[in-house]
Amino acid sequence: MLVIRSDVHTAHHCLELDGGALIDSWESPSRAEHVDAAVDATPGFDLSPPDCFDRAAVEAVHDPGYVEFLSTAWLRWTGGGNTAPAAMAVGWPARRFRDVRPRHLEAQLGYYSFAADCSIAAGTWTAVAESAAIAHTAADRVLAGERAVFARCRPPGHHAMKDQFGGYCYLNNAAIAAQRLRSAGAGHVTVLDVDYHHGNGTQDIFYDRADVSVCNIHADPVEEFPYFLGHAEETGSGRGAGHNKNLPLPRGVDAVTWFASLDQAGSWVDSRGPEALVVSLGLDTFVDDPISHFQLQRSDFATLGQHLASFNLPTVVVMEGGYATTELGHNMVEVLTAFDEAR
Ligand code: OKP
Ligand code: ZN
Repeated sequence: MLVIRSDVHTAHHCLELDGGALIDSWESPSRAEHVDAAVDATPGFDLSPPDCFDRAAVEAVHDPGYVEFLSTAWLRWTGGGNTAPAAMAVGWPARRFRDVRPRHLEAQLGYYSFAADCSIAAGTWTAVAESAAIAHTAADRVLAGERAVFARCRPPGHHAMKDQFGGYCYLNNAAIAAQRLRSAGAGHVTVLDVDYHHGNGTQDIFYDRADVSVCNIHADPVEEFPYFLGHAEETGSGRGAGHNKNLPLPRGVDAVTWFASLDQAGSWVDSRGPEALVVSLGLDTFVDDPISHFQLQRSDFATLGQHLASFNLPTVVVMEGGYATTELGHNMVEVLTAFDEAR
């Protein structure tokens, strides 16, 4: 399988408010380094760097004002004399506040985010733009005839809304890939998100559209991040009615239960009749993930790879979460090699 990746992500490491403590984020550079090492140690992969960042392609799924904010926030933060290591929001436009863009940088940090589990630091924009370019390039390679391409994105993207960052995500890599496939002619595209957490951003971006459908298997938001989106009754709106599918599961479920949901997701995806598939591949469903609570084992990831291949579609596989860092590389390779062997 072709892998799109680069080392630019190492510029991004930032702070996270976790259970009341400010810590180095779980979403660390070593995650991607372990994935790269496992890929390098396994035969059957081809490697390529991404093409240049395409801002217009990003603005096809994100608000241009938000993209401008992300790309300039760090310079504004340091230019204002702030020497703190990361720019973080302290206030948000919550219930009964107004949706009016403020002028002040700290206020804009709240306006353009929905969570304080991530922040903007020195290398954030550089890495975020590169991650988007990786997803966009992977879609281009699929359009050029590759059956499946792995976009080794970091930071992840599926929580990133049209105009809000959060959940370690800034630009929605999977949405950028799906939109690229659509713009270049794929009739219908489906995004299948198997990360432990609900991909609220991908749902948000395509919620009122019929040309890209989105299916999520995830921990129930009543007890897991992102808390405020991802319920079963969210099925799409307007022209997108019926084109969003959520399959929430209780914390702690085992592989048998999880794969029953994957079967349901599979039938739903088939019923959409997509011409291409984007997989948001988060492996925080792993039993030893330090911040998540499903119970998939290493061998289950091979089964997942076989299922993904059985859609028999041109496929962009986009890396999302997974925080059992030293295991993440082996687990990713398990999915990807099983996909290759099954097709
Ligand atoms: C990103 B991805 C718990 C706060 C929640 C956010 C988790 C973001 C996961 N203290 N932290 O979907 O893997
Ligand atoms: Zn996750």
